[in-house]
Order: sequence, then C-alpha cells, then structure tokens
Amino acid sequence: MPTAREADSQKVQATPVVRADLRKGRAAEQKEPADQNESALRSALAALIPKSAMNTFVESCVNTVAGSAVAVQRRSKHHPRFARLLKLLAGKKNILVTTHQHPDPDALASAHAVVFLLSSRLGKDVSISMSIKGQIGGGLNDAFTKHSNLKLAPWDEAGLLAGKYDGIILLDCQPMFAYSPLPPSVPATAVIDHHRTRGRNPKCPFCDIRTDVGATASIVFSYFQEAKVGIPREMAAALVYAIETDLAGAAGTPGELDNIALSNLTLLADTRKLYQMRYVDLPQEYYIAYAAGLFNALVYENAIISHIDEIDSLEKPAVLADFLLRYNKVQWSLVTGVHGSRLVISLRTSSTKLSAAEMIRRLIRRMGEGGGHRTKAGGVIPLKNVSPGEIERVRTILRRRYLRALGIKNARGQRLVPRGDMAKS
Ligand SMILES: [Mn+2]
Repeated sequence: MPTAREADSQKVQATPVVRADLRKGRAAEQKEPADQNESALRSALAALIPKSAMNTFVESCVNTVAGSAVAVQRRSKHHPRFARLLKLLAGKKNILVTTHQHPDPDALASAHAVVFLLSSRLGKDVSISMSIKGQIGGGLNDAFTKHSNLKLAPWDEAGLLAGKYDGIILLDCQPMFAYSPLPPSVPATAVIDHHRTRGRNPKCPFCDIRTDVGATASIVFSYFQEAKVGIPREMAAALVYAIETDLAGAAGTPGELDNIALSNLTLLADTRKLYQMRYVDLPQEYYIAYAAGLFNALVYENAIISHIDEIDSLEKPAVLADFLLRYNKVQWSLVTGVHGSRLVISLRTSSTKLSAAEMIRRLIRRMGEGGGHRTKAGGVIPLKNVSPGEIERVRTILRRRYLRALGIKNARGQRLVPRGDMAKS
C-alpha cells in the first residue's frame, strides 16, 4: 500500500512529462507517460525554465490535470476494466469494432480509439476492423468522419451472420437498441456505453455501461489511462470534440470522468484539427433545416416544440433541439423530423424533475422506440404513410402527451419567432 505521501509524489512525478510535451508542442506518440526518466527530465526542465509568474501558472494547471489523470489511473488499478477486456479478447483472430447506425462523433471517435488501443496491445496477427452499418449522414457527422481520418471496413452482414468475427465490440450502443447494427442472433463480446436502459444490462461477457458518464469517449479515455497507452494528437482532438458534442445541451452536467478526460485530452489535442472539427463547412440543407426549425417553433410555458420536414440525416433534429433548449425561457425542447417513412424525435431538457429518457418513453408509448439519458433522449416512430395528415396526426399525439407530462394546461403555443419578423426582409 503506498502511503499518502507516496501517492502525492506520484502525482507530482507525472507533471514534468506532460510539461515537457507541452514545450515540445507534441504530447502524442508517447507510449509510457509517467515513470521513466522523470528525475532527469525534471532537472533538465528546471534548468530550462526560468521561474516566472507565467510558469508557475502553467505548472499549477498541469499539476491539477496530471493529478486527476493519476487519480483515474489509480482507481483503475482497483477496478481494471480494460485488462479484463484484453483477457477476454486473448486468442481472438478477427475482431469487429462497431457502433450504432447513424453514428455521431462520440460513437465514431470511441470506435476509432478502441481500434487503436487494441491494435497497440494485441498481436500483429489479429485483425481489428471498424465497420459501420448504413450510411454516415451528411453535415456534421460526415465532416467529422473526414477530419478524423477514420478507416472504415465495409459492413459485412453476411459474414457477421456466418460467424466471421470471433470478437465483437459494440460502443455507444446496446444490443437491444433500435439502432444497434447487430442482428439479434449475433451477440456482442463487449458492450461499452453510457445510455440508460430500463431493464437489466445486456447479457454479454464484458459489459461496461456507465450512465453517469456524459460520453462513451470518456470511458474509452479511461482505458487509455489504465493501459498507459499514449493518445495521438489527432485522436485526442477527435475525442475532445466527441465529448463536447455529446455533452451539448446537457451543459453544466459533465460527470467527473468527463471533466478529467476533457482537461487531459485538451492538453494533448491537435488544436488545429479540433478547430476544423468545430467549424466545419455546412451544406445548404443545414440552413433550410434551421430556418424551418425556428419558423415552426412554438413555446408553451417552459417547453418548446418544433418540426422539420424531410431530413437527410438524423443529426438535424438533435442539433436543433440543443439550440432551442438554449432559449432562456425553456427547460424542455422537442424537435421532430421526417426521415424516410419514420418520424424522428429529439428531446432535450435542463430540468431535474424528470429525465429525458423517461419523458421520451411516455411520448412514444405504443407508437415507436426510443431511449436516452437524463438530459437527452431520442426516438423513432414508424409512419403508416408519409402523407401530411399522418405526420400531423402523430405530431398532435406527441404534443398532447408532452404538454400533459409537463402539466401545461394552456395548449396555445406562442411563436418563438413571430411570423411578421420572419417575413420581413
Ligand atoms: Mn454517446
């Protein structure tokens, strides 16, 4: 058992390594962060850095961050999760790493990072591939895919059914979810996720589901800490962006692990890449969806609801719901969009009285499927046909249930953007 003092010195020792990387401008590609050559580094650095107020400031920042990283590492010593996963994958020859259909940055970055991490630990003769079922939608997710240099193998449904893979890792999703890529007859070896489910955890040999964590990417970060594997700068940028976007709309509620992951990854991240991911070029459809979302938005006391038609990617209702939740008078935001022959629903809340996951269940009861977290949830309702009448019928049911669940009696909504203002130009 290390004494408190030893534990403290561990904390300090991690610092010069990070600082050295910062000075070199590249914290990546480093396989053994702490431990090695530390005293040498520390004295070299002491000689290099003249004591100034700025250095003291940087040092204290780095100390704080390194301390929290060490805490994650220490905790994982008592609950080794990644070690358990590695053990389970020993001897496997063909491993599939996958995530939900219509993946978002958290899903994509997490899967990408797990491929990297496993490749660094499993032998060369093991094939580890990342594959996504279906298309990656246009807009933000598509742009993210390009910026993060993902290598995707084509989805092989027939191979999957024929038992081509002897190990399957499912991230940011669970086998019984509507958007799971796995056929019911194909079990996952490992499930790593942060979504809430009503029932029990899925049955699988390795199950790491932490609903108090804001992003699957944060859980994956903790594996890197446990395995002491360095994170390349581009990957760190992708992971920061992934955590940020999953936390959007739930602002102010990152969990402890998210905070630690964000502060550490920010030090490592290629900031140019991160900036590119944050400010991607957007296609015209984005502006059309935003315009419709704003134009159709109705406010009922502390709840807002809006609709967009014909979406080409599932992220649009989600992005709009996040944006509408920021209206300073509301605590609930609901946006629907028509995707093929389904109505897609995104729900956001800043209220602590009722979780978004519970609300979505009430909204789509006996009509569709959905789920989510405390502050964010989503669902899909199959439409009998895509006629305006059918779409309106389902939307009316949703609105009634929404208002009833929130105890809102006044069924007359106020426009967020009055019509006159919208028409002026
Ligand atoms: Mn996620």
